[in-house]
Amino acid sequence: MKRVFSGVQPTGNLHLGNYLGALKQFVELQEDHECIYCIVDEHAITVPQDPEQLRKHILDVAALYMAIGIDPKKSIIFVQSQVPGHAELGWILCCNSYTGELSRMTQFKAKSGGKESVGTGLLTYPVLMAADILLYDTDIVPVGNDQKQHIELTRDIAIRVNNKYGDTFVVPDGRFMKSGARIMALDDPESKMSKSAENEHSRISLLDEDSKIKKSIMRATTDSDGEIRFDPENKPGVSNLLNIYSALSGKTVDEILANQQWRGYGDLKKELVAVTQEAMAPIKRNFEEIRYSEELIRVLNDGAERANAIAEPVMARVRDRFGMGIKL
Ligand code: AQP
Repeated sequence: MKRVFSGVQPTGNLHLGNYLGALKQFVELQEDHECIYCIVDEHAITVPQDPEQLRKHILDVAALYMAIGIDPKKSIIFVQSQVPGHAELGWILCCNSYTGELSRMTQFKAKSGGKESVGTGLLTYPVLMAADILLYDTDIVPVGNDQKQHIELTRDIAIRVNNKYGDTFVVPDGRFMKSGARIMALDDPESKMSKSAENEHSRISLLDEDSKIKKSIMRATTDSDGEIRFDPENKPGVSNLLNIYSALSGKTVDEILANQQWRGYGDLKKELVAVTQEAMAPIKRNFEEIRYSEELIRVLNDGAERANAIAEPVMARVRDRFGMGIKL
């Protein structure tokens, strides 16, 4: 069975972009793959976090993983900082990567732009992401399109180490959704939907009330020509709404457009509100059941143990290849 690894940052409530770009794949893959899903709290601290909020968000993301259908009997769910191999391998890989390649990462440029002083973690976190993936001999990494560059970097580092030290790492492949791989902000369809954007109506969070879902979609930015067609370049707002509709309903955009009787953007938005509310309802119900249960903590502790058991032999191999420590 091929091994799958992916992670999500506990930096706030997960949104439709996270769900349609990454999490939906997590659920599908667990049927015929060995899946490892991480809550990457070491990534979250690359920007300042309130400790109490961070701990709350870790449990929220864990509960959301289960609420969307990740089954801890089929998949490993765990918190990154509970497995020491991530930080250890992260350091080793930092010593095998270059500041030039890291400062070229689009996400680094976006998050550091215009700032006088930039945290080192913001520059090096793609290397930690490479460590997360390589630590488990991962074959497949399901992520959104915005992570393509980081997957390429991971492959480059793995190949570089393999060439220098002999076969050490499995070289992984990214896996991206056909629809939903890049969900754009509702208020600005030129930027991706994001947890940390200031305007709460730029995103739909998986735990949003029905009234909030309605408000955010009904005020989504469109354009003034009134024609409903899929044309991301010239009509990014309308195309984003159709893309969300398609990813949530499982219908292609062509099927949706062929069967619609909308008289304008308002009708499209109203129907999308209903589709979104219906898709989010079971997630919210499941979340309420799981979030404050003792089972959640049991799942995370058990997950950390199972993840450690896979990571430790890989770390032993890495230390051996690099000549670190002493041979027993
Ligand atoms: N807008 C998006 N469309 C499709 N996929 C997306 N992902 C994120 N935004 C979109 C995918 O979700 C997974 C988890 O992302 P993350 O939480 O690790 O970090 P991120 O990419 O930085 O997401 P955010 O929401 O923008 O967080 P903040 O605001 O904290 O930086 C990844 O697979 C990602 O591709």
